[in-house]
Amino acid sequence: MKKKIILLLMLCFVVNPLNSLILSLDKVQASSDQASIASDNNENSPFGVNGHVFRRYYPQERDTAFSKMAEVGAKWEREEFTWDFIEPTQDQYDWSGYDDVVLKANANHINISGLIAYSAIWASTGKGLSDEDKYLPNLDAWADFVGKLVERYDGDGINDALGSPVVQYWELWNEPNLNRFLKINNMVPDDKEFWYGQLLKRGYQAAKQANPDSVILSGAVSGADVYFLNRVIEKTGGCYFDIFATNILRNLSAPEEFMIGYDTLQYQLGQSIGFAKKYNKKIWVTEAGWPTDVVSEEDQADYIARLYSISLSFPDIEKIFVYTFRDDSSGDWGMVRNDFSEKPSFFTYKFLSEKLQGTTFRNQDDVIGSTTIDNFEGSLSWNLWNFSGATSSFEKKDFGGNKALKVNYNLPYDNTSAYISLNKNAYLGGGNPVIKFKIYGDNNLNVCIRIIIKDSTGEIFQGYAVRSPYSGWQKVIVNFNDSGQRAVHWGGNGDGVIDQPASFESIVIDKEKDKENPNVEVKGSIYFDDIAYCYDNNLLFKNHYLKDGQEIITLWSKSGSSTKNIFVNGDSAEGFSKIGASAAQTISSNGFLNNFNINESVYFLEPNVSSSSSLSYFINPKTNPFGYSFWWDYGIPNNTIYRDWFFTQVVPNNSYLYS
Ligand SMILES: [Ca+2]
Ligand SMILES: [Ca+2]
Ligand SMILES: [Ca+2]
Ligand SMILES: [Ca+2]
Repeated sequence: MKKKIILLLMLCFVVNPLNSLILSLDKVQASSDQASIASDNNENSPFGVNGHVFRRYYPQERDTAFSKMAEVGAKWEREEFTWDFIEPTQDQYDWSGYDDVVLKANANHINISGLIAYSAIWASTGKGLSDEDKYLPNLDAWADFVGKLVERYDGDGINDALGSPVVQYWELWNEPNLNRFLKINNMVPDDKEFWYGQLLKRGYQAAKQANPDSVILSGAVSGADVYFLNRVIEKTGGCYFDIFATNILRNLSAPEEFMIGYDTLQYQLGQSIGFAKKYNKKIWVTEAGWPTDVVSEEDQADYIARLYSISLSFPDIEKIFVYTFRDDSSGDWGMVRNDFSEKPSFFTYKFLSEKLQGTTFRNQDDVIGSTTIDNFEGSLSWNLWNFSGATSSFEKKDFGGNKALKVNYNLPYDNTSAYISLNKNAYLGGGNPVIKFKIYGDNNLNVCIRIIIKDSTGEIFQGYAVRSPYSGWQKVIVNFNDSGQRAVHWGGNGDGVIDQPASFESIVIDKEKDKENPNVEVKGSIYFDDIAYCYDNNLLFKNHYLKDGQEIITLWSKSGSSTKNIFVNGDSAEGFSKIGASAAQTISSNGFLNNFNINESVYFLEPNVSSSSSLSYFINPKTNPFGYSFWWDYGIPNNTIYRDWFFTQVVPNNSYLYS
């Protein structure tokens, strides 16, 4: 692939160096246009918080609540509109509290995502039972209420609240996949998914009738439970929402950590994208957070920084709402305490919202010094085994000038124990192994991928890699240092410890164990590439973003601190810790930031070039094989003078150098 790009560049220069300049400037222009839209328009911001101000704050605290949210850089607030509070008796409404909340949010330039929940008691089909508001409501009453609510806050001058404050985004119910939040009682059919589908459809139609510009979120499913919503869609015969909402709350574990039942953040986001792409929807993470009575306040701040850096590296994740803005009756999840005093996460969030709003994600490095197991550029040396009636085939396939492994899989519909194993024995040296690879899937919800390694005693460990791989390249890390990834093991000395040295054994393509729906045909194609290993102590996270022509790098480690030499595209950089301290960083002449301390707090770097000779070095593929493509693809950040100099003086005279 590199060779092709170089050749192409050479041709450009030979024909007309100015073409390249124009091309490059166009790209810079296009990306800064995109970025400026996002940074000027609050609506496009990914930064949200759960406030629920009407329910969880005293009326006299509302001004402080919204001004503190504005101060921290939140552009979105998720607000529960409690039906039973607004319409406690049929056709008798009290809008006053919510009118005030919406006006105050609007005045502070904070958009509201309105969560409509739960049933008014009088409309509940479980009236008189415990948790009566959590039962399915009478659907005519529900549609009537949704219509009136949306009409009141659509700003069209008809039946509006005083001052016509606006709420345009509406979420229909909260966590309907959990019985705790949506129950049915003596319904025919006795099928919650069918009934939630009806609730979603009736609410969607009522909202669109009241305000054709309203945007509807599916009721956030807990834990990226895409299977629940997929069944809802199948049973409703249509997709009655515009945005897929999911709640990804975590208690103990770091965002990158795998726990059975929790998964990693990447695992849940990847699965959400597979689902959302299948139905051509975008994704909002409507709850994500850590309570400070479980993790330390410092860890909460670090985890929130990593939450945003990871989430914004995925395509289609549009917004993330931290749960919650303030400590409240649900626990100490807040970024401010009950008295509005700030926790460290408040300053971290403020810094993140300033730095990352309006950025475009570019790419991700996740490791220093990995060893390739296979990049599929040479001869194919894997064995393909089919179990219990599975069939499959594989081939090396060109993918954008690069070769990848394409696997066609077919797991029979009536056999849940069928799976496919791609085997290649590879020695993993002597460290705590991390297996990494790239995958390009087909948005099939019923596929999951696992990685098998074996320790020196013959003990087998099965790590969870990805579910519902989506149609787009995704980088996957399986870190066997996580106890969750070592939880499934058998054979050998059976101690759950990876006795060294270990070996890579296989990639497994299996049916996702969707208990409600085991008899589905699972068939399609998946590509794999760049299968490699490294050791846990070399795992770091390095995401690259672009904002107004400036590269922004976020850097952190999952646990502990270590000193590394980091490659950076420049000869100097501004550095920022999570609370915004700034210090110039000295970078060696070949672009390495030497002996750099990386730890669990996200560090921000903004590289730059400080002289024309540096620029000449960094833009030359011969002198800068690691990073020259950045300059070609995105132009030269913040250095118009050097850029013009480069294209008018250097290229015409030295085009042979840039080939
Ligand atoms: Ca109206
Ligand atoms: Ca209207
Ligand atoms: Ca390859
Ligand atoms: Ca062992």
